[in-house]
Amino acid sequence: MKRFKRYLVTSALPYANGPIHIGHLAGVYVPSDIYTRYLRLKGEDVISVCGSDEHGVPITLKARKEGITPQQVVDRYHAINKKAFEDFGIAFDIYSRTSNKIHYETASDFFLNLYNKGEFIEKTSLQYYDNEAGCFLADRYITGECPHCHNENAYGDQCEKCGTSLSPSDLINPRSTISGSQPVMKETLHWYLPLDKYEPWLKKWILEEHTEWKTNVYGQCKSWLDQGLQPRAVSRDLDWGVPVPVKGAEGKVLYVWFDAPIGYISATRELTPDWEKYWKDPETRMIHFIGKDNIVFHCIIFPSMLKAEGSFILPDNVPANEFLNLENDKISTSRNWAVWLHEYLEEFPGKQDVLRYALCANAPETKDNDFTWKDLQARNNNELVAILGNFVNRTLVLANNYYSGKVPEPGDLSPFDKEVLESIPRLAESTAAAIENFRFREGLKEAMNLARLGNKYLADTEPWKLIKTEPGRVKTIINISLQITANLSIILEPFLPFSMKKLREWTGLDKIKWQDAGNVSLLPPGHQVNKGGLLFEKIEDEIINRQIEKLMNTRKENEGSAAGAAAVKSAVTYEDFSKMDIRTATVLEAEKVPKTAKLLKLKIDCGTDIRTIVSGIAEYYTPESMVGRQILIIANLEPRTIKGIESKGMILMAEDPNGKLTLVSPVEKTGNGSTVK
Ligand code: B3M
Ligand code: ZN
Repeated sequence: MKRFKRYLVTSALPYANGPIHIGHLAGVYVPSDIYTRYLRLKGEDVISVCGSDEHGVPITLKARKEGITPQQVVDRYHAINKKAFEDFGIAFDIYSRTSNKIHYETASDFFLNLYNKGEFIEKTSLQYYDNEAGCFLADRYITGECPHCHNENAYGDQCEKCGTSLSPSDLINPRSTISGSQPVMKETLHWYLPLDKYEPWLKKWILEEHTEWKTNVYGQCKSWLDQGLQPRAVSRDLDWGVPVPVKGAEGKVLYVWFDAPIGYISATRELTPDWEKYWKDPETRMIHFIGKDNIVFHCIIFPSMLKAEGSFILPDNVPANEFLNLENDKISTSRNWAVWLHEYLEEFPGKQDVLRYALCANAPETKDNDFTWKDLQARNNNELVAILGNFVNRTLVLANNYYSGKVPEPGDLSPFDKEVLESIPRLAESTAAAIENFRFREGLKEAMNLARLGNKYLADTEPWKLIKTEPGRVKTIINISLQITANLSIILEPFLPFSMKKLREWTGLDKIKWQDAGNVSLLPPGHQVNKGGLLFEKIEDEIINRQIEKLMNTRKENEGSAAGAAAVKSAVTYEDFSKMDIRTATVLEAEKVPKTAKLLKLKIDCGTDIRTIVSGIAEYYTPESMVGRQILIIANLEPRTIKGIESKGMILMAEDPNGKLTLVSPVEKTGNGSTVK
């Protein structure tokens, strides 16, 4: 294998429009962190860069929905995600963001460079335009009827009901989500990267020269390349992003997938003035850690951009992972089907390594995998506690009880001792080999095998039974167990950094190098170790059941809303709507209608008059709880006589799929008789 002088590790820049969940951690950040920590331990020159991806249409949509600016959206999630990574010990050298000035400069210059070299094709195309709002519409800003399943609320890029990918022109009756008006087709100019031009080169570079890439990555690349590549637009009509830096491109920005990977370069520039050696020297090994949905961008499009530019190196490997499911179901932000990192830490304080361990041991390296709370519990109780924690604890306690924590001098070695000692360098090597080949599950397993071996060694040799009769033998056993412990604190460091730091404090091993792993006299005789404490603690069923219950509640809520939400009624005109006098009113008095279960008689101030309304809400609201509330009524509904009482109008309610009624009120108090439109 080629020797590299230095390493540049990149991890996919998470979109700053939501928090990070376990799927992100398992797929990208735990692997990149293990790899980086391993290289650092080896003393390699390595930098690990990441940051927030702060552009793209979903961020603008979220901002619009919340009535805030896109910058406010990304400021919020950048802070949350940066902290989540820090909390989990994901040790980036920099966590930057693509709304930084340095990124605007870098991305802009990159585009301009390619533009000046004539690397782009300019093309006009027809695109939907909103005349009322005065702007072009991104696919997500157009809704209409799906031509396949006739869902009336399909998006311009996809129907979420039947899952079909669409283009905006497929929609029946398209509407702009900005103004509600019907958009029109209009010509617009964009810049395209001619990927077809790079196809022969990509085929050679990937299919012939990178046969070592993971099969899922190689396979996806091959299928893209076999289908043939088309020019790809690198600009968009949008007002959020890096402006296209050429004349006549007002109102256009770089496509988010053009600027985001350049974010790796900007982050490196922000980190060090020496950035060019990481990006331009062929003796740098660049590795992109990503999830499988990002493969084409990192293996085909970004390399083509780098190739077109000409002075940058290319990734040497792109170890993309598959997806992690949660309790047998796809992780989904909109369905709240996820374990969010900040929530995990609230409920499992100090247990970062437990999650890191469970996610790595079960990482979706070759196929989609499932995270379950039971698996986390089992891995914690049966592996971290029963094997690793137990071995380390017994070793340190025995060393302290027998020798006041001073490492004893070993004596003659039995065949078993020799076998155990020989396993230490062998397991350190196999752990390293697995990490270098991006097989982190296997690496973790190999490293844990050393703890397994240690546990078995103590159980089989039973030094506590020999301490009186064979004290010399016990010295050897404890010495060997301590050497195993010290080795564990090195080879498990990339996987379990919090716990191994503790363990090194207990063993007094402060400066470590990966190269020390395999050394069977790391702790010299006489070296002081202390008793330590418990490295891991058992997680009880109760705690795990609570987490499962929480998810089951989420599932119930989702099923309720998915199955029960009433279908949208057929269209009415605004004129129809405006015939209704919906207005605010305050309840002055309320009483039960005798001999009925559901009815309340209410005296209402509706601005123009005081009137009586009979309403069927007694099952949900007591008379007392109604008095003083501001509500909405239809004031011009024809009067009806109910149980002998004349009811003038109707109170508005929201009814959920189970028939439960909830009052509808203005969000803030307003005058009675304010009309709703
Ligand atoms: N923001 C990650 C995603 O698909 C995307 C990665 C950009 S990496 C340059 O969630
Ligand atoms: Zn559909």
